Amino acid sequence: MTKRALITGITGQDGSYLAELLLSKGYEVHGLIRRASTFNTARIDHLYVDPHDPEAKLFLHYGDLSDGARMVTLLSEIQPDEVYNLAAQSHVRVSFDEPEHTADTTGTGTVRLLEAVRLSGVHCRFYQASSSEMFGATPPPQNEETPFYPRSPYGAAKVYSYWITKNYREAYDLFAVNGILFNHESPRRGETFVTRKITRAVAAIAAGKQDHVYLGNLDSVRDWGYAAEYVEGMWRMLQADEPDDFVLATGGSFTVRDFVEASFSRAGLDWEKHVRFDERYLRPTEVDALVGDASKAKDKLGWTPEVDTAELARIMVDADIEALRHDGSHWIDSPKLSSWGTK
Ligand code: NDP
Ligand code: GDR
Repeated sequence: MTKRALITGITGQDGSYLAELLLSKGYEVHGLIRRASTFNTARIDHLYVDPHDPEAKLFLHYGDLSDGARMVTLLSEIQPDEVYNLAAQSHVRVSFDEPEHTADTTGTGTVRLLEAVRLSGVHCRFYQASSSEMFGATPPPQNEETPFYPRSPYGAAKVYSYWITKNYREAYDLFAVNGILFNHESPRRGETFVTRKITRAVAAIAAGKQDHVYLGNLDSVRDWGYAAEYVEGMWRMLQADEPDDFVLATGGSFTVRDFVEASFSRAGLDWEKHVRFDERYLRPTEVDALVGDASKAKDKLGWTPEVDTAELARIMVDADIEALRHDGSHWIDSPKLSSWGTK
């Protein structure tokens, strides 16, 4: 029987890779999208098949995690076997500017969706996109046993979502899991996260379109993996015999400065000539170091990442150089401009 999945956040980086993965496994995929005044489906346009076509396997639905009633009607209508909750206000720096909105989407949004699962009576498995930001100030290496100490409104909202997911597992016997994912990037990464900001700047500087880029703290340490590999881990968590929480990480440790250096040198550039400091990119409270220990995922799910941070920087720089040559269409295998047949 064809399995059916619902992905919130399908228009984001991870949602697009997860949709590809599930379609390749024969799933019927449903995605939640927000109504915007412009099209916001660029990351998934290459997956488009006219919904009137009997071969269509991907369907989009308007909705927002702030609207609980909509979640109930959608779940009742779709009757998914698996729900992946990836939607969030996901930018840590922005969460200091918009703490209440972040709490509403990244925190309360999760309980709205869990309540919708309960109220609709749908029998499904539930994945929550938890984050290494929950560890915050607790020093590395971090694993499933590490205490949380969030350092931002975003991190605090994710801690709520983590615990409410665990509570629904225990209270209602729901197959609900937390994937505690460390930073993962790709050519589809949002342009304001530091890796993509750097690799786009490298491409523009190499092409002579820009001379410098402004960054904030170069000393923080992160464990950057490749997003396409991490969505496989999400899927494996929902195929396990028992619901459990897992860290996904590479175990590598790079500073932002290391990533800058690797990216600029890939294009034959000296970063010190092109990087300037702007305090506006600092956070009121910083997370100094996140380095994950994913041995539980390796042992129990057989998940191991292959792309390390240095390789990731090369992939992203090459993709952004290529994108500049081809008008930004690097992630679209077969571009199809459409409105997705949504209302
Ligand atoms: P993105 O920021 O790329 O995508 C976020 C998605 O959420 C977008 O599809 C966005 O829609 C959607 N969204 C935002 N607010 C709402 C809302 N109120 N209702 C419905 N949809 C909404 O994030 P990533 O793909 O990088 O991350 C996916 C998830 O994993 C997020 O929850 C993130 O916090 C978490 N995470 C990410 C990590 C990473 O390194 N990438 C690491 C750990 C956790 P739109 O396109 O319209 O803006
Ligand atoms: P992060 O990612 O906060 O780890 O959250 P981000 O790329 O925003 O920052 C990483 C580190 O780089 C430093 N930094 C800058 N960051 C940005 N965005 N812009 C800059 O100019 C800049 N200069 C330096 C930051 O201070 C920080 O230390 C990401 C998100 O995907 C979350 O949703 C996710 O949960 C975590 O990763 C794990």
